[in-house]
Formats: sequence, C-alpha cells, structure tokens
Amino acid sequence: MKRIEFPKGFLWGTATSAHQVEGNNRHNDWWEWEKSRNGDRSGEACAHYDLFEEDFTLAQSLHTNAHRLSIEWSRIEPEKDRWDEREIEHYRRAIDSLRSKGIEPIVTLHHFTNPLWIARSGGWESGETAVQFADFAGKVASEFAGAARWWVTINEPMVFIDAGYRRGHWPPQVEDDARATKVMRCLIRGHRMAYKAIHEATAARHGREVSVGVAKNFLYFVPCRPRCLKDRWAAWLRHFQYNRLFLSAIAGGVHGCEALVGGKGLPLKKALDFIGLNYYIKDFVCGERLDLPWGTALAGRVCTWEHRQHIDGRERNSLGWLISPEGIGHALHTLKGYGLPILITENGICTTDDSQRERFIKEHLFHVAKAIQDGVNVVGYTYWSLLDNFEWHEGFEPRFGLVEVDYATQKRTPRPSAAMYAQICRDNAFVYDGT
Ligand code: IFM
Repeated sequence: MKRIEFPKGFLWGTATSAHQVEGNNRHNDWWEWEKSRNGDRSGEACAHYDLFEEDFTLAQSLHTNAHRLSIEWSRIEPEKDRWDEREIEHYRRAIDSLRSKGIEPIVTLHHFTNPLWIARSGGWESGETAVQFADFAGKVASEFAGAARWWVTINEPMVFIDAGYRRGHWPPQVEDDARATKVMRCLIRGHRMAYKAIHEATAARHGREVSVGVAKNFLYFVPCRPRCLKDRWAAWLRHFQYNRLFLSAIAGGVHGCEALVGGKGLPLKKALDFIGLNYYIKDFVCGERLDLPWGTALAGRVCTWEHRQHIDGRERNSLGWLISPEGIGHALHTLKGYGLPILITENGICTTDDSQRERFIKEHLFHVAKAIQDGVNVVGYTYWSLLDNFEWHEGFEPRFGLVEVDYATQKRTPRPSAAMYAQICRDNAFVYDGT
C-alpha cells in the first residue's frame, strides 16, 4: 500500500463536449449526418444545455476544481458572420456557474463538430475554414477570457482526420490519404491562427494572460513482435506521425524542424502554451507493409500501414479498446520533451463494471504521479467524462460517466467511482494498493 500525493494546486476535474451532452445541436454537420444513418442520434443527449447548473453542482460535490467543456461553434455562429447573442449569454452563464462553484473552466473551441455552413463550404479542406475558425476563437475569447484562463483550440486533430478523412466512418466520410493530409495542414493553420486570435483578443479586452493549447490524443504504439525490426520501426514511425507531428508543427523550437519533414511550408514559430493530453489505449503495430516509399511515409499523411490489436486476453473497455495504464506514463515522458506544462484533458473508460472504472482511474493516476516524480510538469487531470454521453458513431451504449444518465428520464445517479474520485480530488492524494 502506498500513499500517492499530487503537487499543491493540481487541477482535478471532469470533461465533456457540447455535442455529446447538450442536446439539440441542430446546426452542425454531425446532426445532419446522424439523420441519414442507422444508429443512435444525439437528439436530447443529456439535456445538459438545460441542466448544466445541476450538472456543475454535481461536479462541485465531487470536489473537483476544474471542468473541461466545449463551446458549440454552430450555436454561436449558426450562419457565416452572424453571432447569436443569446447563445453567447448561455455560455457566459455556464462559465460563470463553474467559477461561482470554485471550478476552473477549461474551454474547448472545436470538438469534432462543424457548423453546417462550414461543412458545406468545404470543411477543413478549405483554406478559408482556418480563417473562419480564428474569427470564432477571437470572438469567444473576447467574450469569455475574463472568466476562462485555459483554452483548447482543437480536440484530437488526428482522430478527426483519421475518422473523417482516412477511414471514413465519421462525417464527411472520406477515405483519401491525400485529402487527409490537406486537412491536417488546415487544422495546423487553424490552430495557429486561433492561438494568435485568442491571445490578441484577451490582451486587448481583458489585459490578462491565458494559456492556449490543443487536446492531443496519444496512442501507445508497441510493436506486435517486440524483436521484429520491421514492427519496431513501424511502431516508431506511427508514433512519430500520430503522436508527434501535429504537436511539433505548433510547438516551435527544434520541434518545428521535426515538423518540416511532415510537410513543406509549415510555419514553425511557437503557438502552444500547454499540451492537453487525451490518453486511452495501447495499439499494436506490425510492419508488414513497410514497403512504402520514404517520401510517402514522411509526407505527414495519416499512416496507412496495417496495425492491429493483439487478441491477447488483456483488459479492455466495453468498446474493446486495450487498456494500458503504463501508456500514460510513456505519453507523459514523450511530451516532456516539448518543455511545456501538460494538462491531462481526457482519460477514462467505458464500462458497465464500475469497479473496473475505479481500478482504471487509480492505475492511471499511479503512472501520472510517477511521471511527476520523474520531473514531468503535469498540472492537472480531467476524467472523461462527468456524465455518460453520446459517444459519436457508437451512440449511447458506451458508459464513460462517473455519473450515470438515464436517457429516458435524464436522471443523474453518481456511481461509486464518482465517490472514489471525489475523495482523490479532495485529498489531492490516494492510497494505491496495486503493484
Ligand atoms: O468521447 C470521446 C471524446 O469526444 C474525445 N475523446 C475520446 C472520447 C471517448 O472516445
């Protein structure tokens, strides 16, 4: 048994995203796409748009001091250059509600959904989208930066690219590496422009410092056959492309040079104040198709090699993802190289066995604490998710919440894991009985 302690001032929180919890986000591309497919539609979701006060009171009862939420672009700007003041007021109330409860808001600006007018004018394949996104970011920052210090521009850019433009199971359902590469460049540009816009707007309007980052999903890639050189090389390259390239293109310094191999013409100045880490799983990589020419492999494309997960009987979540707590330590040590504070913006599990969630949280936090002891500057942890919610194309079945949602009645019931997490948040420490 060990007592694991965290640094003073550590941020303990939960995370959600607008489309997954609010309900009735009618003006975005997901809403439109959901109409035409078999499967759950987001619909009312968790009715969090109306119930945010109750939900933030729950977050407060968990002794959290931070909460990550996203602002739905299609609500604020339902048509090009038309700002909806009522929706701005809604988010002002939500952010103020968090602050009044002693909970630091962490505001995400793009969490997978796009306003329909953006999607219809080319989405993130159009160079204009980065400009529009920066406008939105500047507008929102000028409204809320007095109340919010932490800003995440884009959530999980590589997931957005991979699911929407390479594997094609999310809108706009494209399966094309060249188009995926183009989207990656536009997202990098969008992040960089939004970074500048947020800083400019907050300095001008509020004269205060804010921290702007990206929420970067990190996969723990390991070679299928640890002794096979091809597999090891493939795992390293996949790590380079998936985990590092996007960050390197915005982190500046020597990492900018790394990004240069990913694409010509990327600007290399620093545009990142902290790194948001989203970590869930480990993935096995095999190198059978490592015959790709170098140029292709290093052109910044989303990787096209086969990679597969071993069916090796290890622990999985209810979606079949392979759980690997040590992977979060690996991610943190990798990210340490960027020399920026790291905020864990997502980590969580979908399961119907709540004791698995408790174990998951403690095991991951154990590795987080170990990394902090090794000198990694981790400033906070936000569990995904406060509530069960709409898990994109997987619908409502996966249960990620500390708090159970009955979708028929919208009744919230905190799970035992919520009480366990609350105790960790309150004590800034926990007793670990694992190995
Ligand atoms: O629900 C998602 C979230 O929107 C982004 N990160 C991963 C979560 C679980 O899949």
